[in-house]
Amino acid sequence: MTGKTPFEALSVETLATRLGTNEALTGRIGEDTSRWKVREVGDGNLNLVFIVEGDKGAAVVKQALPYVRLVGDSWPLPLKRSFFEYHALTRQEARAPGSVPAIYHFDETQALIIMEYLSPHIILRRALIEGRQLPNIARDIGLFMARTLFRGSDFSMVTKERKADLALFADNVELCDITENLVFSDPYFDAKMNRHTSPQLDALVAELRADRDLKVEAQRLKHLFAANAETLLHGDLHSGSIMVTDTETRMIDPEFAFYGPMAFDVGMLLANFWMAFFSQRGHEQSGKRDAMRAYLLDVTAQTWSVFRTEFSHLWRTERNGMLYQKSLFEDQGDRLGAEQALDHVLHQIWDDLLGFAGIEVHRRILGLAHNADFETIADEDLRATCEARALKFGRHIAVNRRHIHSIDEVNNLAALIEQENRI
Ligand code: SR1
Ligand code: MG
Repeated sequence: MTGKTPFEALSVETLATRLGTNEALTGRIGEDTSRWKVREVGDGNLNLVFIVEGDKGAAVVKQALPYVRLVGDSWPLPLKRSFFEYHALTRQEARAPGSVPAIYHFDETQALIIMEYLSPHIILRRALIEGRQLPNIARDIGLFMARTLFRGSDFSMVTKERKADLALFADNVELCDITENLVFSDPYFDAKMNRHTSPQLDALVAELRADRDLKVEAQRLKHLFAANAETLLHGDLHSGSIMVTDTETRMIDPEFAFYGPMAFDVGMLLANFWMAFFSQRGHEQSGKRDAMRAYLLDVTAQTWSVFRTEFSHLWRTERNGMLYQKSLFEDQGDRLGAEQALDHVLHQIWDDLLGFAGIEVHRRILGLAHNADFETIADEDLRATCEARALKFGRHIAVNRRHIHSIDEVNNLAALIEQENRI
């Protein structure tokens, strides 16, 4: 199959015939296609994902479809998202080596990426639902975010190159449009594709949708998301976009990549840890999850701490871009000025990440794309209890973000809501 063949979706039946002469693939897994085993394992909302095993090894073949898989062909979606995913992965590998799967081949016309098969990795969300405590995720994800967000910005890049890259990713319009609607607007009115646990949450949902402060805050955050092209974001950094073992962590699926505010990736990621925290109550059939809850709050604190430490280190050692130039500060003996500026930047990220986290929680409970953390709680009353706590938490941190000064404060609030259902 070459880049000139018109797009055609792969299937388990056709993959070996169509990719049997692709040297990037045969070189990895073996040439004897009669021995290939092909499985389709995509459980995301958008794409096909195949695991192909041959005599020599295995690889993943990911292919975009011309529509949203979750909804069907009534919602067309351009294949070019695969192009953005490929280019985001190459930049993430350069900026945070070893943090993403290795790429073996990209075919733009077929919208497919052949990449490393991560094994025995599993999706982080699944591990957290099972109650597994991964020892390295805070360190690995904190480093990934600091390195990719700092090194993709005008703190670090040659501005001509950054502007060219900004122009390249500006065309990822349709995936930004998904986020702009699904995350920032749909949860706050009765949009067509919304759903929530009903009737249990009906009253709370009505209350949130009537909450003027919350709606204004969500729109301020949408404004920030759309207008602040600060760095190359992953764009969809939740616990379903991370694969783990006890010792390894890899970020996957950056097809939503575009230039936006640093705090978006950090806020979305932490929101998913807080949702995992509030969902634990629903997964206690085979034992209490107190230790898991404590672990999850510790992970949020450690992730933020690692992020800040690494970001500060990069600020002091790699700040070679056009913003806050060393010529204005260190080169004039004013190291304190550079530290003061760093403090402002980190404060801004903190304020904004709490807002993004709050609304990410809301959209996963009120919008179209829900999280397995809650969805796998079969008892609907119990699920609604968990979701209601998360919704109240999300509202509080989004609306009061400028008055919350530390991650411990946020985690204390989460623990209080979980124990006493206050607010
Ligand atoms: C229609 S796509 C819904 C969601 O799935 C993706 O993973 C993104 O999170 C998106 O918002
Ligand atoms: Mg995805």
